[in-house]
Amino acid sequence: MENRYYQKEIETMPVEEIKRLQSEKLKKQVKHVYENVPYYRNLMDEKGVKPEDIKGIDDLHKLPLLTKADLRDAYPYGLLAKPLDECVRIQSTSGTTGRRVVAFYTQKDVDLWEDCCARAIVAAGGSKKDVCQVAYGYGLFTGGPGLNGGSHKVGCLTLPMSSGNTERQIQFMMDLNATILCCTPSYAAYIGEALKEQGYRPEDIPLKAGIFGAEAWTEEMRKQIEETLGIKAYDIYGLTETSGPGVSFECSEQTGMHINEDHFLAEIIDPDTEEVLPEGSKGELVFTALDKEAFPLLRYRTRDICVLSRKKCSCGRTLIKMAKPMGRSDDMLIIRGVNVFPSQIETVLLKEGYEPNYQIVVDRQNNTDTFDVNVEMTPDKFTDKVSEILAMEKALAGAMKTMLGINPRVHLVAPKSIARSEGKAVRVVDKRNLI
Ligand code: DLL
Repeated sequence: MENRYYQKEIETMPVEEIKRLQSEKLKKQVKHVYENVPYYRNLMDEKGVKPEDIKGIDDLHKLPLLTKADLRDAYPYGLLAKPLDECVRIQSTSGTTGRRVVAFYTQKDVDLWEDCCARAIVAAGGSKKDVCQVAYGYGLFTGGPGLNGGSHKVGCLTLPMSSGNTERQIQFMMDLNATILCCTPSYAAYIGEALKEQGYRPEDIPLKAGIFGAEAWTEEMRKQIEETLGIKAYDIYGLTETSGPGVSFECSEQTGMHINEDHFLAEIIDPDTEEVLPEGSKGELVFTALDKEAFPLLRYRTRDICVLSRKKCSCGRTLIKMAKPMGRSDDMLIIRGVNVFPSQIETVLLKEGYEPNYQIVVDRQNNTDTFDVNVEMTPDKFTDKVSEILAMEKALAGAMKTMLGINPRVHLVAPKSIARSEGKAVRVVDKRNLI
């Protein structure tokens, strides 16, 4: 595929120039925040840092870090940096516990965010000739509105489907020849399953690319989606706090996501000591929004565990790349003292020929953690012979033990008996109430 860019000058800018640009923007942004956000000004004052101390990106580490707890403390207006009458939009996280995070946007913020999503669509091969089916949720969740705006900017014919109603998704996809699908990877897999059931072969499906993100997914899952839908599947990353999808996006090389670092300055820190780690180290991703006006978070801790790399990319983009997030520093499960990431379970399932339809249930009995994994049988493995089921469960548990270091109880359940998700999949049910 020929390399195309949405904003070529920025996307291929020499690294030294990007860094200069970031330094200039950072100085202005720190001043804007210090002057307009008393909450952050207090944090800076407590640390003894003044805006004049930040002369460029090398001084970034001097600024205080922000966490989700700060956002909850400051809810709803405490981190707002513009008068409300200059804001045109709010979006919010899908969090179900405690106060939600509410992010504010000026019209310029919306524009820049949509540009970021447009860069992702063009990197996936999109142009005004494409029909872009947006099946992320619309509303407070950023997925639908973000990709919808990006699709408009590119000039694609946009199908604002939102998530759900899979029958209708398939009907519009086929009747209107959708060429790009945007949704969560779990929903893409579900749509693929439904298409297959209806007898569609990959070559019958008009799609050529998918832009999937908002949750962790493995390379194995990518391969499976690509095969079922007959497409190339691209990853996209973002979070409500930094605007939404489009903080970073994958290009044709598919070896990590380019961060839109003219707008978002990335760091990796040690989640325990908060020390900034050198490039290439694994740690927690921290973002500073360089251009956002209404909700400009400085040094926001994402809790996503990640690695950054400036290795030259064959697509011609010079923007730094982040690896697929390798789990979160906060949703990692600790079961009987062992760290478990749901993505590890998924990797095992796909390797063993199962679909990634599973649910982890953790509980505590007699002061000991219980660890159960419910896994759907696939139609081709389906059997009602108890001895065969037991043997399969044992084999899967063994493979998981090898990967994780602890033994789960695996339960094979009937195909399609685990509730499907139209948004983010619910992979973990933790009944221990440890917090
Ligand atoms: O999930 C924004 C988004 C929408 C991204 C559509 C991509 C596509 P939140 O609901 O605030 O925002 O959740 C943000 O989701 O900190 C990650 O832990 C996770 N996440 C987002 N994208 C990816 C990805 C949206 N590509 C949180 N891979 C983030 C793995 C992801 N995890």
